[in-house]
Amino acid sequence: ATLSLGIAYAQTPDLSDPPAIEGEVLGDHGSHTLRMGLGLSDTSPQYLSSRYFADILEQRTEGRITVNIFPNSQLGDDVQMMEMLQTGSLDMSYPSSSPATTYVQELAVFDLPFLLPSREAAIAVMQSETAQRMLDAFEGTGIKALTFSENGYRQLTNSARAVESPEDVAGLDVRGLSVRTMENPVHLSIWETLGANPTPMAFGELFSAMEQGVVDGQENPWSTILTSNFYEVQDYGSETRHVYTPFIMMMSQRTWDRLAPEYQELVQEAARQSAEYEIQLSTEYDDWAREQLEERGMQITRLDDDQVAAFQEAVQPVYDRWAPRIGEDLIAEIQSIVDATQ
Ligand code: 2Q2
Repeated sequence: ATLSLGIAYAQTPDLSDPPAIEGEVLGDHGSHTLRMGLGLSDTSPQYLSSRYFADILEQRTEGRITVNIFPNSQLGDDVQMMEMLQTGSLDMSYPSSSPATTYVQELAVFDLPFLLPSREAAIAVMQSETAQRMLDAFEGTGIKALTFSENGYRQLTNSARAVESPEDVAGLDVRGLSVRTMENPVHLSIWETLGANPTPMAFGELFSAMEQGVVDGQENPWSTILTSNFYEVQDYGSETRHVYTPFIMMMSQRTWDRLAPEYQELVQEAARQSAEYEIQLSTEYDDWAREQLEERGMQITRLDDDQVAAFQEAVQPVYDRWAPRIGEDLIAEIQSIVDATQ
């Protein structure tokens, strides 16, 4: 015993990098439950489409692979959950592309303001070879990126004043709005350029930060603003549609590598189908959520073409600063896909 223990101690594997469980193939025998962490609530398109993903997968594997979904950022925020995918302590998550630019820089193209002029253009880009290259670029990070879907067009809300122009953001005789942003340098740049005081913050901390007045405002699609009850702490909304953000459905590479090839195909197909469903749901939710917010007392300012143009002009310096770093060629590729849909 001593000898074997001695040998064992001599050869103790580096447990900071737990070895993939050789030979154990998920779904081959008995069932396996995958754990999936989400940031949004269980009424959001993000959750409902993840439920749909789980149902398809359970059916297609005859119950051998099930998915336990944990919404409301209860397992952590986007950044933390992506780290958990890398270590294998979480099987799946569904963050926005914005906090994932630390793994794949090119994703920052989606954070360029007013890049995607319509949902049709956004969908064409997300389904393009260019976008697939960005998913493939996660190779080696410990994260398997399965598919894009729609977080959606981001709208500004705040608790201080109605906003219909960049000047309203900056505040002429009052201080600029303090706006929470995702943890992403291009978003910081957008709101700095507009004269706001941006604060990067995890999504899960946002509601209480607004409730306590730590920040005046935030920006997210209407459905997120509704399903996360932001209308309780935000009086004003502005239909800026300043950025279209994708979601990325992700799986831990460790989990993916333990799937039998036929199960990998089923996961990929279920991800694709649930992304289609999510985009359809998110599209239907968008206008409906804005109406629900107005019914709940939020004063929403719709911007006319000239007012939108004023915001586009005000954030042009963001392109000048970030285009060289994101890649002019990549932006041109995206632009040509957009032009083909107009
Ligand atoms: O502003 C945000 O952080 C959101 O758009 C989130 O990215 C989105 O709610 C989810 O990724 C949270 O997990």
